[in-house]
Amino acid sequence: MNDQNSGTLAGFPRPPTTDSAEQSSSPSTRQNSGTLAGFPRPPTTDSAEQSSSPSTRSFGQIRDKIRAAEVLSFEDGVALYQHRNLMELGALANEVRERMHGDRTYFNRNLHINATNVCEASCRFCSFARLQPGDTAAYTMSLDEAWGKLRARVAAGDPITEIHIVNGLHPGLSFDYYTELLAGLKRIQPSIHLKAFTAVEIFYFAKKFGMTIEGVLTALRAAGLDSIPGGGAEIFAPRVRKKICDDKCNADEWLEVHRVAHRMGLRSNCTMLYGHIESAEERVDHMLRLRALQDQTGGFQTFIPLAFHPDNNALMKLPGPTGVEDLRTYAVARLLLHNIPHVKAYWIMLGIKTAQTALWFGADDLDGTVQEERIYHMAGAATPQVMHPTEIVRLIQNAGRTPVERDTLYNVVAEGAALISDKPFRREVRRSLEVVS
Ligand code: V47
Repeated sequence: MNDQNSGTLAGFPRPPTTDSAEQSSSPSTRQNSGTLAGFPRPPTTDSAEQSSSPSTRSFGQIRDKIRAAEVLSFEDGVALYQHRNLMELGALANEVRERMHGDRTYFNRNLHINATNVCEASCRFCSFARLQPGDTAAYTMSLDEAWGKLRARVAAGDPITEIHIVNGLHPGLSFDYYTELLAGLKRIQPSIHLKAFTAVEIFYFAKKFGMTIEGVLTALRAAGLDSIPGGGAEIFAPRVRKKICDDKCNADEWLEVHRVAHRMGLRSNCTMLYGHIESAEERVDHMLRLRALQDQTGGFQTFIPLAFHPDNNALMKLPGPTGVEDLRTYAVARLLLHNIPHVKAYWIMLGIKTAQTALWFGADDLDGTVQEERIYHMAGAATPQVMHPTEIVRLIQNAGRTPVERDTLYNVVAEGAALISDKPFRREVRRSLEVVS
């Protein structure tokens, strides 16, 4: 490894600045935007596998570019998706992963709160949302009920460091509901990190309550918001958005929320929902748009590819991605997104075994203990709703990696001998592996 490589690939991106995003014009930004203007080959079918004609880029040429710390192009990304040899692709992604993080594999102790599933949007991939408050299975937690989730963890002596909050777009809740939700959680545990509200929710609040994005974020931050989760990005391409999520914020609006958040010094994550009707080109375009924003702001911490789950939604005729498609997507993401520090294998939706394997295909993070996840379980995820930290540590060690407990901002909470015992506590592990229906 030479210095040039480690400088470009191993270092974290610049921290968010208060500069205007428009001011940035690094060579890589210019190169990126040159490849972003459109799709060279518009897809002709709905299947990712069928839509790409063979690329002229050889895998060896792309490998050389990566080793020389050159920024990959759109065509390189498509060629990586078309590369048939999964193990070769994985080994290259692993090379980059190890250059950035060595064996270190992160997890955290967190709690998910999905405070309401009432949602004005009608995303066709979603099994969680209910359009009307009175619909069967529609729910909205009272503030006390939501706060009670944290009180229960505190009472159990569970040292969680993060609450992840993602909700439907409820037409009837006041802005005070959201600020009070955050403020009440902070009152219960002032040190807790609140990673709350996707860009889609923040954009919705701005429109509904007649505020600017900055105004919404300022008020939420005053109430306790610490960072923003990566959901709602889906696939940026208008062709796909029109078919799967036509009535929520578009790609530019999603990116603008994150741009404003980064400018204000808030960190955020980013996602891509894959394995439905999108093409390989559209996945690559999505990742490159994230990379271009990251070049400007440096505010993304983690990229999370989200595997589509087809149960109980309008796209249930689709099969969902295969295991190979999952691993390929992780590897391509690690290679294309050189400027986003972490790639997360979200075990809840990827499945525990694939998530563990993804640690050798570019991923360096497994997310957390999670607890009470609803979005994927309503879409048919067969994983448990909670995993005990002992079990996460065991999965990471068993994969030949080094577990590191982190907080949301990747400060180390515990590692090495300070980590929980590597001997699984049988009863708790067994309980954590029960599938909660
Ligand atoms: O935006 C919804 C996805 C997202 C389905 O920032 C589905 O650390 C698959 O924001 N199949 C919300 N995916 C989840 C989210 C998230 C998750 C994990 C970590 C982080 C983070 C953020 O879930 C939605 C949508 O893309 N989703 N339905 C489904 N049927």
